[in-house]
Amino acid sequence: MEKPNSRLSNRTLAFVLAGGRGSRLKDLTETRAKPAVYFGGKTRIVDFALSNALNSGIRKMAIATQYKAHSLIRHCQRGWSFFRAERNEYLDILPASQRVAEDKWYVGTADAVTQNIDIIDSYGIEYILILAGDHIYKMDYEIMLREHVDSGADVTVGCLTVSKEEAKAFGVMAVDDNWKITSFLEKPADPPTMPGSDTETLASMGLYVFKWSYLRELLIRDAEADHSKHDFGGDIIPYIVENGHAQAHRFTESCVRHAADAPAYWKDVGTVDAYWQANIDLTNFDPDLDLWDTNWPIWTYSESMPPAKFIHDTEGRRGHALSSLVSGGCIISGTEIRESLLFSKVKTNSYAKLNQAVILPDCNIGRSAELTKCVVDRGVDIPEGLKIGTEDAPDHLDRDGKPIFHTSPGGVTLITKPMVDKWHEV
Ligand code: ADQ
Ligand code: ADP
Repeated sequence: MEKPNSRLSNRTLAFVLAGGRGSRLKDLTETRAKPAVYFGGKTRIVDFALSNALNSGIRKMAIATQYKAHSLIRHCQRGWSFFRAERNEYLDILPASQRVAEDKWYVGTADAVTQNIDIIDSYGIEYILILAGDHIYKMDYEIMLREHVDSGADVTVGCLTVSKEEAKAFGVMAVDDNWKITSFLEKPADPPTMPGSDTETLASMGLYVFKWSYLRELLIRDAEADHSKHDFGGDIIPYIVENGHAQAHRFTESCVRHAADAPAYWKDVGTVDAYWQANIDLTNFDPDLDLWDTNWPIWTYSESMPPAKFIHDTEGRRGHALSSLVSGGCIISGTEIRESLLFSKVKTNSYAKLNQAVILPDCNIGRSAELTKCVVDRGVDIPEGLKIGTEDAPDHLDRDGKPIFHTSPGGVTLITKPMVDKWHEV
């Protein structure tokens, strides 16, 4: 019998899937998993799912890692120490470690849970909330948990509307008048639209609530099914839609807005263009994603650093930034910065210009360098005078005539250490 007023979050494990590579982010995920990619000046992408869980009252979390997990694990160990072990609170890191069989890494998203069944059993939880570690949004999961229990569903799937074109990369669903899911297609080539619309599609956010005892049984059965890819979107959810009760939960019901008329913000920053745009959007006068909202903070690992410093260079040139975010530890010396986002400990030098640039931590921008519409990876030393993205920028080609820097379809240039090394060679 459920106790009145008992928060469901107290009895829930948030299980974060963070094993995927996110290859569309190109060289940004060459050495780190997508959830570990830096976002918004101080945080990494995974901090959004973890902060949502923490702010929703969940104090038991696990994170399944696999692809290039080193910086993700280090980040979680350093930054996610809010938990009190004596109150049975934790963030457990579960790297794929071939626990089940020597030749088996996490095959699919469901398998990442299956391989940890005994560990999850030991947590003594009642509900499990499966999250993806690679989306930017603010959401109160307690509202979704409550809806799950009230509807009596076997699974509740978080959903939002996306365009028909975007929907090809999502699980797409149809629902009845009570928001029970009546069909579910994983990444359909021709996504069906919602009734009454030619353009909008109801898509899964890859976010699910189950009673643990129910999911546990399903996973054991799925592990033995030969035809299964052991994937939530591909196998588990379609099975429940066919054989049980899958309920849709609308993100608009539980998204955390900083003002009543603010949009429901959710982004998969999975491409270089989307990543650049979402970071640059933060420089807007009134950004849709409010990182300043103290009621729903995004927690992260934060080094203690001196404030950003803006100085005249030796020739009296003023270092300044307009419509920009400049993080702690930066020194802006004689550089003009516009509509840009600088992560921590970036040093810029005289005559340099940054325009719509996203500069990850620990970079140095050489004298007279001019960067427009760029993403610069962590620790890059931008050579003196390098021009990229400006009208007078030369083509930077290697000895085979191929571009040294990666330019996205939307015209964003990505600059990484190996690319700069190559630039020095030619
Ligand atoms: P996808 O976007 O294809 O579809 P998927 O590759 O399954 O997402 O990854 C989901 C999450 O699991 C990511 O956070 C990823 O890092 C992680 N992950 C992937 N493979 C993993 C593995 N082997 N072990 C551990 N973690 C892993 C899913 C759903 C769709 C839904 C979209 C919404 O299948 O139905 O619409 O998410 O983005
Ligand atoms: P990310 O940029 O995702 O944090 P990096 O691998 O680039 O990941 O490393 C970030 C920080 O950790 C840097 O300060 C780097 O010097 C340090 N670092 C990276 N790898 C190692 C390592 N193997 N041993 C010690 N420090 C490391």
